[in-house]
Amino acid sequence: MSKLPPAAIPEGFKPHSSHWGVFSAAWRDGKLTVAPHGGDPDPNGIIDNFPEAIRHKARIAKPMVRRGWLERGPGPDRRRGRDEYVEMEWDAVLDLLGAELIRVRDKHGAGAVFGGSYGWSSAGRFHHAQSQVHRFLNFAYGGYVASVNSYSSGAASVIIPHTFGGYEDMTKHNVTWDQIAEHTDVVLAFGGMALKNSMVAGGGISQHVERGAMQRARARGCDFLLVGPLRSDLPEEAGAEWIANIPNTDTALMLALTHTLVADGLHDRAFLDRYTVGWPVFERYLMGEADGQAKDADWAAPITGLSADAIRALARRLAGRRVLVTVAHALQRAEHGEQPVWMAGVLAAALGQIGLPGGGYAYALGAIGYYGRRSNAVPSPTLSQGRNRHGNYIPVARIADMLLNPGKEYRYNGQTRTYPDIRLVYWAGGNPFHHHQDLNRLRRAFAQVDTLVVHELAWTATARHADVVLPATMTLEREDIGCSSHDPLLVAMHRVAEPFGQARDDYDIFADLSERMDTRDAFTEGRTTREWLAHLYERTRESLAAQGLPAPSFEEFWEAGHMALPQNPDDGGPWRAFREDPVANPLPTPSGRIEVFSETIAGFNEPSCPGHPAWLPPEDVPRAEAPLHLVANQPATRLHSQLDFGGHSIASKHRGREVAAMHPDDAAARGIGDGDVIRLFNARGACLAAIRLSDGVKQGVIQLQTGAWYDPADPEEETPLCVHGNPNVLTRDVGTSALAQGCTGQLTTVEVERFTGNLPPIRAFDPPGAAVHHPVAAE
Ligand SMILES: Nc1nc2c(c(=O)[nH]1)N[C@H]1C(S)=C(S)[C@@H](COP(=O)(O)OP(=O)(O)OC[C@H]3O[C@@H](n4cnc5c(=O)[nH]c(N)nc54)[C@H](O)[C@@H]3O)O[C@H]1N2
Ligand SMILES: Nc1nc2c(c(=O)[nH]1)N[C@H]1C(S)=C(S)[C@@H](COP(=O)(O)OP(=O)(O)OC[C@H]3O[C@@H](n4cnc5c(=O)[nH]c(N)nc54)[C@H](O)[C@@H]3O)O[C@H]1N2
Ligand SMILES: [Mo]
Repeated sequence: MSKLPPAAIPEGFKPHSSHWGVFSAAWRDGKLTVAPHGGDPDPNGIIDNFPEAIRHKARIAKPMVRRGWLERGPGPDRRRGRDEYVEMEWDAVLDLLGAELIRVRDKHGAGAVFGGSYGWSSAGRFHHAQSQVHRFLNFAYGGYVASVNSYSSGAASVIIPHTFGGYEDMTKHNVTWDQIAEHTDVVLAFGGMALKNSMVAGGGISQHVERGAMQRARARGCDFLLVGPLRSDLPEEAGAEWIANIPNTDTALMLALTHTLVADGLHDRAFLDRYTVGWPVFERYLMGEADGQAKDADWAAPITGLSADAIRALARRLAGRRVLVTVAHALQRAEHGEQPVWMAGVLAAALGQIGLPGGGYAYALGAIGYYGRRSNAVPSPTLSQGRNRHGNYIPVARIADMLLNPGKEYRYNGQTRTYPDIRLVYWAGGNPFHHHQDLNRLRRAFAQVDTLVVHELAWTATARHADVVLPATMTLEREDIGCSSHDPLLVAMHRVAEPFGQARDDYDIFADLSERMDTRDAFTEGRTTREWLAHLYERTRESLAAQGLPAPSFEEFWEAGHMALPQNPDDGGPWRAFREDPVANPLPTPSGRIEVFSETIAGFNEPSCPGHPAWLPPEDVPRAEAPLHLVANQPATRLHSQLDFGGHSIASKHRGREVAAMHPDDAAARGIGDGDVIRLFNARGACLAAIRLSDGVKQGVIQLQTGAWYDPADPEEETPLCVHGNPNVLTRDVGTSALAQGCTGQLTTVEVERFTGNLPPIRAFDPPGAAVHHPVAAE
């Protein structure tokens, strides 16, 4: 085992990890103090949310039950989100919940329980809340209605297997940052690769390498081209040229670039012949033989807001060079999000660069810290979720649709499926009032169920809509193992603090609930938490031993705090192998090649996703009542909604409100000045935000990052004003297409005005119900 240099863990600090970085922590003068991992070349500030957050009033101190549910029993109730809470003791609340779980199981069965529980929760691999809740339901119910895919890549994860093969091969075993630094001539980044995004990686990350790699590539002469509405989507180090197209028009731009390549004879016909299927059909569409419209630069200019000359010049600049095309997740979190993901790969194929070092197509590179790195040569510790024998599922972002429309048919990936009738929803480790769209609709959806159970560490809006709220420990209050598949450090996450109030680990809560369901032994396998950690570690240790590498015992690892893991070589993965020999190393697509035309997709007969990539004009475009594009992207100062009440997140707000950004000319036209409070509104809802003016925002666009906690001015209203700045009151709850039904939360259209009323107070972080008592635990 390679011990870390002593500087990695300062004297007296305990090792820990989070999705936003490996760190260590200690109490100093009664205050939690955090230090980034000593080996991290570019640590980020999100760990600074912990010190203020750990004992914040927004934490949940005791089990709570909604008064209406307690008094009237389970059932649909529009008082959710409006009601008071009653404190209960642990034994009493678990008895009550156990009885309800048994009622639903006996009366309705596993098909009436939604246990998808989407969400990022915390980095530790044992206390991974989603695994815990799935495991609990699999034993206690024999299964549950699950969710598939993610809010991150809902469209990409469905289209890529049809067209390019393995999703993980494309994202995680492909071009690395080292290859870019060494080989790439042009990085054509649709949606950019903002460093704020690659700060984060599920399971933790010990080294933020992106900034350094961009610097190295730039110094060697690599050109970074940023296509998108925000200049800040690439850092200064990249020295990027900014191509500010109109949002959700990238497919048209990619088509026009490809058209110019073909028209000029600059496309790599030999590559297309050898490695793709269906190019001739697509070419007829591209050149206008199929529908009378050539997808040339003149056609794309008014759609994209770029000049035809600029598009042609860009295409000619790409030909013959080592080009890497990247597409941010954001592009596919929008109407017809499948198309840019598919078309970018077709453009890269036409350039003939796929499979070469630093070239080709790396979907989502830069969007999260685990892309563009070498993978670990040993498996990560992973908690088994057991087996879901029920088998029904929804595409994850169809949650409100499902709850509002039991029995309704919908299309997904070539199938006609039916929404189940859900009576009980169980959530641990996710925040639908962060992640879902059209929150007023989500409120109506949650009013439909008999019972909503939420485990949370803080009073999120999701917790405030729940019937049973169980306080969970924060990561710093328990032991765990931090690990991601593409980071070479295994972290012994030591406990740094006692649980807040009466908070308990999700595992212990589920163990005690399992007792009431007669499934305790199956759920716990008789292990304490520490025994589970040693058990999960064993798989990694065995693999080290089998490879003849030093394989320390769990106790040695725990004592050291960190352990370096071996990694696989940077060999270009399956794409390089495919390029070298497409017969011996076919892609896992139906044809074994890149599918420029997909017989499978064409066979689904979906007008919203035809058999080859195509320009499908979006419905939600700027018009009189909503003339601006809203870009609702990832927040720089936190992960999603997590610890929005932490110091680093709060410091980025203006007068307590989330900060939006727009172009000075758009603001001037509306009488809006820098620092004003504005109201953003459309047909679905409205929120307040503060405004920062910047010429780094494309005209016609307003940007408001996600993650400010939903804070209704008057929860009694049907569509209350969110006074804090949660953009999901504005976004649309529609799928990307009938193919993938992915989340479309990144983009919508709005109008904005200067807010001139009395400023409503922000109460997002105040616990609900005046009767609630909050003991503050002393350290
Ligand atoms: N408009 C719009 N919406 C979006 C997006 C967008 O681009 N635009 N992006 C989407 C994307 S990509 C994603 S991934 C989703 C993210 O959506 P989520 O993953 O749901 O967001 P988080 O805020 O990370 O929610 C995690 C919750 O788990 C809680 N938690 C943390 N640790 C624990 C624990 O140990 N136990 C328990 N019980 N709870 C814990 C946290 O307090 C937090 O409330 O949002 C999506 N929503
Ligand atoms: N700090 C921080 N980092 C994170 C997260 C976080 O919450 N906080 N979340 C993590 C998660 S779960 C995920 S999935 C990833 C998400 O990764 P992404 O979805 O890629 O991240 P976003 O910041 O939402 O979007 C990136 C940029 O895409 C641009 N964009 C939006 N629409 C368009 C378009 O139509 N065309 C073009 N060309 N550009 C467009 C926007 O300017 C936006 O800033 O981020 C991860 N990283
Ligand atoms: Mo995500």
